[in-house]
Amino acid sequence: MTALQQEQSFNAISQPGEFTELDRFMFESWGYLIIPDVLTADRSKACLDASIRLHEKAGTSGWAQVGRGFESEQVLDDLIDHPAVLPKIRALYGDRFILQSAWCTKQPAFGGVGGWHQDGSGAYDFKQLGYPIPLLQLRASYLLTDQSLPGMGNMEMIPGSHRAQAPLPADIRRDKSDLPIGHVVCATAGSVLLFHNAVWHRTYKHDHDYDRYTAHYIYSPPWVRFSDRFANDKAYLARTTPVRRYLAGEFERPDAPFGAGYPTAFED
Ligand SMILES: O=C(O)CCC(=O)C(=O)O
Repeated sequence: MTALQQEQSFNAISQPGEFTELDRFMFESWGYLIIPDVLTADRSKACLDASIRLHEKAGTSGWAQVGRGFESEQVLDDLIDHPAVLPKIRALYGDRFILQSAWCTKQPAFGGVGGWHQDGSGAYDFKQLGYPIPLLQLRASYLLTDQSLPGMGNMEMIPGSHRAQAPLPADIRRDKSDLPIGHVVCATAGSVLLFHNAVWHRTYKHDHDYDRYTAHYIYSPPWVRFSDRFANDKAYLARTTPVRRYLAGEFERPDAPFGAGYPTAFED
């Protein structure tokens, strides 16, 4: 057994495409799935090159994220409705949802661990909505550099923590400490991690001499506000596909109360 197979033998491993009953059970139990081999090596490299261009253009340094890369980079636009991932998003949300944000994240060479957190809004803590914290930001993270062993800027997750009613201890958060149930996700470039906003997670350490890139796509119910943009770029809307325009939140809405009286963009 290779080291990667060993790492993956205890993992919520899914397959590209259909959201199976086992996917649902694993997602409910752990709060995330790992989908290996979503992108070919060539496609993954093209997305990595696009992410590097975005960061160079934005002049970032250190740990940084650049939003709305899909507007200027075709290969990143193509990930918005990728057929390996979209059926799973639709199975979890139904057909009315939007791309709330898309971030290309860079962890610099030899970067340390990040802070433990749950995703959500600083303006209104999702915990205030009730228990369990609802699914409001479903994140598909495309790994663009190899993360097949620990120490490669992996994502570290706490399985099942989206259902934890107890807070993560303040000292662990303050000191960015390890804890015995942290699961360092190991997967190759081109794999996708799909996870619930309420799962506690962090960026794991990166022991290598190159920058690590991951492209995150966050899907939300249609009434959630964007967080990577105030409004969609008109030139992008004119050029992209009907499904992506719809996912950008640009659809006719006949009734002011947010009813389901508007058509979806999906044909099947
Ligand atoms: O890309 C990463 O390392 C982590 C990003 C993350 O956890 C976040 O944006 O919430």
